[in-house]
Amino acid sequence: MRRRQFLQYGGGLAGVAGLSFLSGPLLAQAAPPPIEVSLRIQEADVEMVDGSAVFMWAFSLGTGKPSVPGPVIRLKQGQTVTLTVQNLASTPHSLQIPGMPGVSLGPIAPNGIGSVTFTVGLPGTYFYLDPDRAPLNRLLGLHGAIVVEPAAQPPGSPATPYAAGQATPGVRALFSALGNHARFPGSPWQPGRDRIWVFNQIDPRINKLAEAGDLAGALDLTASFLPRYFTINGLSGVDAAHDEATVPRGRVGQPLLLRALNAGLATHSPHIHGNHVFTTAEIVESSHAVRVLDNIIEEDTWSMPPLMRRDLLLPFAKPPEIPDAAWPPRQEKFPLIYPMHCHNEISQTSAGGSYPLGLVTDWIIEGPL
Ligand SMILES: [Cu+2]
Repeated sequence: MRRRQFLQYGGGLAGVAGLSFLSGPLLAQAAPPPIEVSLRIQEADVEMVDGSAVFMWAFSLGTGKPSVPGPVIRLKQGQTVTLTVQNLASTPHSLQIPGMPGVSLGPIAPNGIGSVTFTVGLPGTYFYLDPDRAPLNRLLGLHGAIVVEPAAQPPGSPATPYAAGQATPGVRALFSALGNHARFPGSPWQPGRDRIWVFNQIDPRINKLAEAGDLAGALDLTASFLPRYFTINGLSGVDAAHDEATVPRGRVGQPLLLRALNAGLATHSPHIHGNHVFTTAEIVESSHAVRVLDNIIEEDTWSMPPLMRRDLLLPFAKPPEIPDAAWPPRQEKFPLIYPMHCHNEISQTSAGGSYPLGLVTDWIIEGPL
């Protein structure tokens, strides 16, 4: 029996706090200094919402607590990053950042270390993941989110999540309207005001085969994938709805950027209640590069096929279905709590399980403008 860490349920984005030194003091600087990021890969027994444990591989930042998904890494465009990956698992592993050229590590042998130095590319939302035995290694835990922020915001124009030459007229128009148009009273978007939603799905039969060392069998079984657990940032159902790092929260007029990533094999159709969202970026299917959209439309439900990454602006406007005469609300009082849930059958039926194990969380309007 191998010794491995037991990851108690609820550790989803535990690594975020540990990374605050990367984003905090650097925000004000135009030329971001080079940084080193050290990741470790190890085996773990990860607790699910019903108390059962499944075998997974997990990333940690340095000697920090391993988590699935791995810790969120925040970088600046143009920054020089030395990324080191130490493999403490008993199988070889690799690392890639799809859509970010020049970042490819591995395979790294058990107890081996790999390292790569690269210049951070265009702003947007990225995955770091193990591309080996695709999709097995990423499905069994080896994935996390990277947020790339612009090195600087253009002076005199509203901040966007993208570089000056990357933002389209449509995106610039949307971000200019925030706090500046009757449709979006309040404030402009503040850089860093975002939430990361990493989706994954777990079919414990696959984890069991991998735990027994039958990686070929585990990979074969992904062809008949029947997930039992659906997670956002490692959490399911009511637990995701009570996780501060997951739940968007703010007052009317405080727009927030959702960064949605699907590491799993099931296509999700997240549906948000209470506001409409605006997709500002998605990926180019062939290269997985960030594609900033120009024709920005309002939608309630968006598609998240495997490996999709999408940025969506959640405007935190007065819910459009509430008439002006009924605002501010008197019957339903603040905070107004709305759900986001997946509309696809696969997550509603949960392999014959219960719907709360499907993809669902909340978002909260705490008060008026
Ligand atoms: Cu719905």
